[in-house]
Amino acid sequence: AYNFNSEGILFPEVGKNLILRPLSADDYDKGFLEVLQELTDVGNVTRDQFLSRYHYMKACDGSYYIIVIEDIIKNLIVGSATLVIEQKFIHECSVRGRIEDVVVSQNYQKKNLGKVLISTLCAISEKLNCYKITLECKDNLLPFYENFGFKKELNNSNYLQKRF
Ligand code: 16G
Repeated sequence: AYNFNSEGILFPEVGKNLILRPLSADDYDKGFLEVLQELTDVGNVTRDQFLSRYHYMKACDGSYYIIVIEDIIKNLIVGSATLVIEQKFIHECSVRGRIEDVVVSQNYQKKNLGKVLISTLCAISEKLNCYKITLECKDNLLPFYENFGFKKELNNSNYLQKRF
């Protein structure tokens, strides 16, 4: 569902009237935040707040890869996923990828769009030479992610969080 060229990754059509592409500044008006709201609480985010966060992320060259799927007939974002690249000293100054905020809108499920999003981010991670990529998910999504080779780490490894 994706190709590489010397300039990076091409985002061809991934389904009828659907395209895969990087997040753009216009996506505030195409329902990007409404799609994220299907994943968790987004709250009130003004256009200015969205744009300032978007431009901040864009300026962190090579750190945020946010991809979206757009229904080009409806001008609507129907899915999104983010790859965050973390710079390391370990593993010979390697990089680690985190897959975050993966969501496909309810009406567009069962079309393999999740697969397109995750396989694209996995391909980008590999191209960027990540030594590992990680994600957190609910129990019901474990089989989905296991299809891409993600595994629960069993040896003395715990996922901890502290919320504010
Ligand atoms: C899920 C997401 C995570 C997101 C979190 C939001 C994936 C693979 N995982 O764990 O990226 O940030 O939900 O939930 O998409 P929260 O609002 O409870 O932190």
